[in-house]
Amino acid sequence: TATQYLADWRPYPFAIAETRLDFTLAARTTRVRSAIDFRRIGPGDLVLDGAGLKTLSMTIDGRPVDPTLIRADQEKLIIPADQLPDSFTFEAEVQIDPEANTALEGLYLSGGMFCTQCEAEGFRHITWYPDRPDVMAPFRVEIHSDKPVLLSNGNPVNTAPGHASWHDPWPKPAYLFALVAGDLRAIPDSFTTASGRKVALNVWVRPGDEPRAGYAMESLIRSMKWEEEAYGREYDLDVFNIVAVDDFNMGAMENKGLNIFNSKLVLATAETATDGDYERIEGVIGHEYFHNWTGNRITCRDWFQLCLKEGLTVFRDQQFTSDMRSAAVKRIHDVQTLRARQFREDAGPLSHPPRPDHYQEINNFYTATVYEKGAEVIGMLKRLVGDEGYRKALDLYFDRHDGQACTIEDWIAVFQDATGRDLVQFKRWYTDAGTPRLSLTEEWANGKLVLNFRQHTAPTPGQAEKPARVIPIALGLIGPNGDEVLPTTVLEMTEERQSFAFEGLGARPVVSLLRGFSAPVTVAREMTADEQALLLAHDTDPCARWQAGHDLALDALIDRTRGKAVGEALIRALGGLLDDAEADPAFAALCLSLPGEEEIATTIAASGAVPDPDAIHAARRGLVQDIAEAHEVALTRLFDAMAPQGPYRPDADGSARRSLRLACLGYLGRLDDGNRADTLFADAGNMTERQGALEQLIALDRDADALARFAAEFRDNRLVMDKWFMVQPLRAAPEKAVARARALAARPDFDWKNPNRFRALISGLTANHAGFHAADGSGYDFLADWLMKLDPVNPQTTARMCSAFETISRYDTGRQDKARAALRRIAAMPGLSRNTSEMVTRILA
Ligand code: B3K
Ligand code: ZN
Repeated sequence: TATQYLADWRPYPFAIAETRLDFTLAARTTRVRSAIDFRRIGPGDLVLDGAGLKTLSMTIDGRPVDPTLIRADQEKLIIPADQLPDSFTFEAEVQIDPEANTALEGLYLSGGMFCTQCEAEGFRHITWYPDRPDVMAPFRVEIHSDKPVLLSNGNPVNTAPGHASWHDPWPKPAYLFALVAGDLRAIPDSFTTASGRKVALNVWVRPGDEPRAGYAMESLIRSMKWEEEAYGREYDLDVFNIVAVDDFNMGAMENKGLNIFNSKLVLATAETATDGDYERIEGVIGHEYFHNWTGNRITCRDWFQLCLKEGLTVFRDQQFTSDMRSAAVKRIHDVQTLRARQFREDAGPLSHPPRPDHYQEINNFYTATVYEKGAEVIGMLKRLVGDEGYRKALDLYFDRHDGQACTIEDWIAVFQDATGRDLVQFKRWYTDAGTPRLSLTEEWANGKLVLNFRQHTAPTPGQAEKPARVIPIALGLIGPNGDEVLPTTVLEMTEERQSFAFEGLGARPVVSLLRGFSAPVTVAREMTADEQALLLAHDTDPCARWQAGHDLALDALIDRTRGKAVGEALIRALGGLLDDAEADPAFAALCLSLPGEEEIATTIAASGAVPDPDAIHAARRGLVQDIAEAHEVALTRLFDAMAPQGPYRPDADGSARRSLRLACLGYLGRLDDGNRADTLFADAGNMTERQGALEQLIALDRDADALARFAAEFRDNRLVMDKWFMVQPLRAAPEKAVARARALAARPDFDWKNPNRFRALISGLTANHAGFHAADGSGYDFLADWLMKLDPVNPQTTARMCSAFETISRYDTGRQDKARAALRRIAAMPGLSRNTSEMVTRILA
């Protein structure tokens, strides 16, 4: 398969004045007529992309195009430059088959509704077009169909039964095209922008789902208002539509004026959605809306620049969520996600920079590195140039690049020009892969503390040399009595080794390091349990404070896997925390949730040892038991104190109380044999507590009644049944997890072609660390079997799930051999997709 290289990018030799599309929809035989007005702006042939199209006719200014110019093997039509006038209209008529489109790229059917997904390269499945993000055009779209609701991008021009036409005046690349046709109902509302433009808003759902779409609409309105306040950006069309679909490869898509969402990120009621679901809905509605400026008005020149729009838009949605909820909790959650997904990716065979310079299949690069690390890099930039510098740079970005397709170089230039800061070294964060390891040693004498830092980044695939990066290190100092003796100070590390001194200190303080998680690095430093406990009790920075408790727990857990100690310091520290947990329930809940098994394994592997999944599972269980026994009284008191007060509200305060309640339940279940969980499952009026209780019952192996009840109650709700499929393999005892997953997969309602259902079951298992990594290799084989089954149907979803194998080289040779054998089986499958083939090859390399 051909590898694409950033270095090979060349400008497209034509500009498009307008693109006109005319759809006559039919499940098996949709006709697409197109007319594209091209104008030459540079030398070269006319290259159009097209895949799986039945081409009925093609003309240039009315004269037929020779069909033998189609290179089907390359999915291209190449018309030589000498056959082209300087300005011309290319017209085509093609036929496509939405019903056969199980890959869910291009135009497809979901539950009888026509819908599209074009990013990254789906538009070529719809018609011949320059399917690259730097070719932008205004679109006119006609839709003929007997479906009652017919939508596309931009503003409606006219609608009559059986027909609709839309005009999108803002030039856009083809990946932002969208079309929806179906029997849909709207939740209507409106928003008046700061400059007085009235925008009609709709969230479109299937008939009957209207009562579940209100939160999505509220989130949209909050997003629109927030972006005006925080970034001074307004919406730019007369209408904004959101459509929920059941079959979708990812979360949602920012098509201009017509966002298409996975229904799980739209539909929510207290009875069917958890606090986590609500928070994600708000965050993703915001994310897609914010793309209107960072992605749509200013887009990417090529797909290597993906983090230009994704990193920035994630950063903005994180800011939005921290403003809507609790900034401290949001930051800690983001740090947890970054570590669990991005650090893991960066430490293995799939490691790549936020801006990669080559790929085979771009859909494999919608990763934690491009998204989450891309956002962290912007957070560092903001810290280095300050809030005012950031605002100036963003204003300049919108001003200078509106309507353009840009690069990371453009982005960095804007910061340099707006703030005068040299960012040559900083750019390495975009081009170099790998997580730097920051080590700290201290020297203390005569009131002077010297901090000696060293940064080191291990080689990653294709990048052996890792020059030093700019690392903003935010720190404070906490005196032995708990007082802060130095407030947050940002050190800028630019060398491989660098020392910083603090003088005139009375007693030796403890360093509160990497406050606010100021850089995406791992930290290596010696700390005693007492020092960690001091920070957990007194640090003024919530992130560093949480980190101290987390490290204390991690050390205790790792000691236990080695048969050592019992974690007395941790148990004592948690006692202090529980005493005033009511003052900050969210923080207490975060501290009570011990590091997960995957993270313990990662930490053991990073120290050069081989993690044993079964020992890790046992160690964690043992520590939970000891904490439960030591703090039964306090945990019981808090569990009761956090009972609901009044009706369910999906806000920060309510979810903080529920998270603390469930964290306590996780311990108490080890003492009461699950009786509280049983009662809570039966009585709770909201899905957060019900699902929490159910998970606990599964972990305690007394789930039969609850599962049956749950299934009977929610049989007809696909999204809730996805939870049912997910929690069983996830929470089952490791030795039962694979068997359970197998039994679930054999059920008739395991509708595996639906990406949500497939992911629920399969990733439920792969997230059960000791279950998936069963020593007999049964977890690996189960995953491989299902990936091989799904690949011919839906390569994109298959390829994404291959990353469950990305950590195999850290385990013992027995497990490694079994995992590699499973991967080789996938690699050898005839007709394997480019998506999955690239993933498996990289992991096996
Ligand atoms: N831009 C889309 C993701 C498209 C993924 C294509 N495989 C959603 C988002 O990031 O907002
Ligand atoms: Zn995005």
